[in-house]
Amino acid sequence: MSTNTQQPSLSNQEFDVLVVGAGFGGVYQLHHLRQAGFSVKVFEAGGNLGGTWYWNRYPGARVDSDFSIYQFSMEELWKDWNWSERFPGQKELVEYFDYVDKKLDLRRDITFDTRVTAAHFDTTANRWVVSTQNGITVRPRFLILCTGFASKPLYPDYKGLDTFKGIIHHTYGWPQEGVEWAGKRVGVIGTGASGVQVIQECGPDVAHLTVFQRTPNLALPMVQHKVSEKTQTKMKEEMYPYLFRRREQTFAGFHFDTINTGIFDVSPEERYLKLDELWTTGGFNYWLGAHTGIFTDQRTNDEVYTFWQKRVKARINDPEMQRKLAPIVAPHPFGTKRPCLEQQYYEVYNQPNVTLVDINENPIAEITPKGVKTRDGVEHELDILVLATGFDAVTGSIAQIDIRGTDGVLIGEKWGKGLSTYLGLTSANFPNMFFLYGPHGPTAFCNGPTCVEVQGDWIIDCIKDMRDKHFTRIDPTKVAEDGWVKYVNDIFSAGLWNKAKSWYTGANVPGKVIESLNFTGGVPLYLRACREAAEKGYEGFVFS
Ligand code: N01
Repeated sequence: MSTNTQQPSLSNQEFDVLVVGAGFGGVYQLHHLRQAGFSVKVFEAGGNLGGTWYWNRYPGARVDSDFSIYQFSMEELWKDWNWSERFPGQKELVEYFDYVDKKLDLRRDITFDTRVTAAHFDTTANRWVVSTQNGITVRPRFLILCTGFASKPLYPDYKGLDTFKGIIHHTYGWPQEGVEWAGKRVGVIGTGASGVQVIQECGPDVAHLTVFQRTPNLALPMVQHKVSEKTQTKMKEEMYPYLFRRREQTFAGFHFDTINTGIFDVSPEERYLKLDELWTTGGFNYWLGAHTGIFTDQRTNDEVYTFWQKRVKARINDPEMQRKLAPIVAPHPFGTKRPCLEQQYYEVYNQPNVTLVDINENPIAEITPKGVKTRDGVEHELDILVLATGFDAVTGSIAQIDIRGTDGVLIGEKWGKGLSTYLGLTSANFPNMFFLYGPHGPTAFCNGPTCVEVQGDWIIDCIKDMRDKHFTRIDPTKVAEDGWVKYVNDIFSAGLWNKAKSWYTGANVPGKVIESLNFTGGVPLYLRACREAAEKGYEGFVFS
């Protein structure tokens, strides 16, 4: 059902800004640009607001950031809103978006069920010509892509995938009406954040669960709990403004930061107790709040992994399961592939109705009408198959659109040879186009709302500055872009990132160039670069 309100036809309209996507990023842009007096429209492929929280409605989906920091920082939004849990679930996040929609009167400028398929730059008018799947064409001055880093799902290329006779779904785009799995035989391929959440949710309900794991997730205890209104009232009175300002000062845009002392600069006792404290605090503290050397120094990383391995192993009964889920030798440096937060995930593997197939040892040979056949000849019969196989992340969301700049080259073609952006916000030959929470931004290493707000503010200020100076076109220069690409790659190569095959580097997508898709230097360094460019009159850009 479409949730579009009655709107006059948009076709052929000219306006200031078209925002693509109505998740955190798109909502922030719409509200603030409208407030600044621009005419703004949003096209959203889904039937409602929420972005990732609209699409990822698989059972068990919930956020991995603390509620306090995983919301908009505007007081008008947080002052009357209360969360129920430390890490809110998908349904509550959708309710939050409904609340934000009503508070800010967003819907009148959003067209739902409208997927942008093409955007071509008209060099004569200095406007984008944007077309949608449902036949709308508009001509905005600026194009702002708030398409998220995970909106192009990745399907495995297994022989026979389309022959499976049971129910099959990717975690992204789970059916609105849900899937009844109680008493059924369920298979899950993939143990990333989505897979872990599905597995721990369905494990206790299903007749049999078969998990097909390629790489163990180095998952961390969530330490979930309810949060009272009273606690939040107190936080609002005192803490929130500090908390939101603090986000800009920490590596990953959270309220906590990495520890500055080296892990070996303290006694073994202090080190152990610190790791234990981070562990029991829960959330990403054990990862993004750990010692700074974790991403650059293998010895530091090994120490953190060993502690993790012992803690996790102790929760698993069967030695074979222990070996597969918490191996003595780390599958990759800890944290160089995204750990996720778990609730009783490891205990699921102590249940008698759960089989874990390590597909490195025993690969999937094919998908059959009845289930999944592995190389050892066993056919794992299933009623439901869940593809938790992830995304063509970071660049895929943008590159899947037919976006052509001044030279007619597709953005996907340009980036297919190696990612190139300036400031993780723009790309040369694509004038008047911005993106956020995407390529070369702090994206994968940043709390989502922090990322969209700090990058979003930069974009809004830039467009306002252009209006003040009567410019109609902004072009990032090739020289500036080359400099940014080198800067991003230099920081990246000082780290351990390349030792993991993950979506952080594109290594999860067959044929994709393996490189840094994100800015790995942390939020403060990132912001310094963006703000310095702006202070120097938007250095690296040409205006006309
Ligand atoms: O995707 P992933 P995701 N055959 O790419 C496996 C965010 N998120 O949807 O590791 C078999 O992480 C793959 O194996 P391997 C979060 O940022 C957040 O889980 O490549 N297996 C891996 O195990 C997250 O990082 C939340 O060896 C195949 C899995 O599938 C990001 O989204 C919740 C395969 C994919 O894991 C993506 O997470 C969910 C194949 N052909 C997502 N191809 C929260 O905040 C892939 N795999 C809670």
